[in-house]
Amino acid sequence: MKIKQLLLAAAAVGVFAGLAGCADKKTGDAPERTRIAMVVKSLGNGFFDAAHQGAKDAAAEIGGVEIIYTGPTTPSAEGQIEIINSLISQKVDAIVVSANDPNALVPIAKKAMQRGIKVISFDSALAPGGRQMQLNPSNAELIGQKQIEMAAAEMNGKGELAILSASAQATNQNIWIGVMKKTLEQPQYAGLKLVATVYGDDQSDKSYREAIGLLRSHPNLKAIIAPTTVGIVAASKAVADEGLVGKVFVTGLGLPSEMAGHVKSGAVREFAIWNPIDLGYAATFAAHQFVTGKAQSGDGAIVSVGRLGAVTLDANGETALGPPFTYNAGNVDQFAKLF
Ligand code: RAM
Repeated sequence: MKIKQLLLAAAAVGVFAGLAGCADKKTGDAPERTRIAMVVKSLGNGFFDAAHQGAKDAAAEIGGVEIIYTGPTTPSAEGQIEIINSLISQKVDAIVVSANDPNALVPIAKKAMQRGIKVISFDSALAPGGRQMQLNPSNAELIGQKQIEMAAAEMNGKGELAILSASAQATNQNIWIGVMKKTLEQPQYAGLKLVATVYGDDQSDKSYREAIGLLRSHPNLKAIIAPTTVGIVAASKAVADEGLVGKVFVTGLGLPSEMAGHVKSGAVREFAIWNPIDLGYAATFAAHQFVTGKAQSGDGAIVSVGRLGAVTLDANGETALGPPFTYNAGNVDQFAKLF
């Protein structure tokens, strides 16, 4: 009896020991998943869908990374604040955000960083106090100047132009518009007159209505610059619907996949963009570098962006990928297959 009890006890200990061993093994051996949330300006925007693709590519390459892709339905700072609050409760490891406002998100982003969450802004920047780094797609001067150059070429250097932007607080569009206005002060652009700047909030219907408004209230308009992939599609459609192809030219920043038809209709001759897949990939890769302690913030800090190489942060914690590329009837179909 005694022996049997002992054996049973030993078996029980063995079983428990085995179970405990299993449990240890589970937590010890199973690789912990890193959760990186990509918070975009708004959902339903093809540009951010492409950035999401890049984020997934980075996650697959790194391994053990889960991407949470999220954003408000319309591009508002309030919507992003709510989302970041919930990501803080979910204890994600990093937040990669394209901000709808440079300052409004800073307090919630600071809260996230205080809880150990790494915050990277990409595309549309957060003010320096709210993030570990900002990844710009390209140099802002280049992006702004390029758009004036394209418009000036289509207008033969003379006439009225207007800007159809995204939301009024968007960091990236506002910086580019600032550069465009400065560029227009140069003597070679003295013949160009900026008559209006309107905001379509990166919503197709509002952007379309704003474009129609521009065309009707400025009958001498020769070009619309839309520094937003949503706005440029809407403006192209408005020009076609109003029967103004050949009279009013649309240019700006667009996705080849969304613009090919408008280049063929003649509403657009040339537009620019960088690779949004690479942008999402690089931002996600950089976020992972911060999570694993391989990257630090600071002037001159070098951050690996995987297959794209490495970037160096400036005194504002900002950095940029390559120059924008231009598209026209000669190459738009080829790139339309990619993004
Ligand atoms: C829209 C968004 C995005 C911008 C592109 C060019 O998709 O506003 O932030 O970078 O356009």
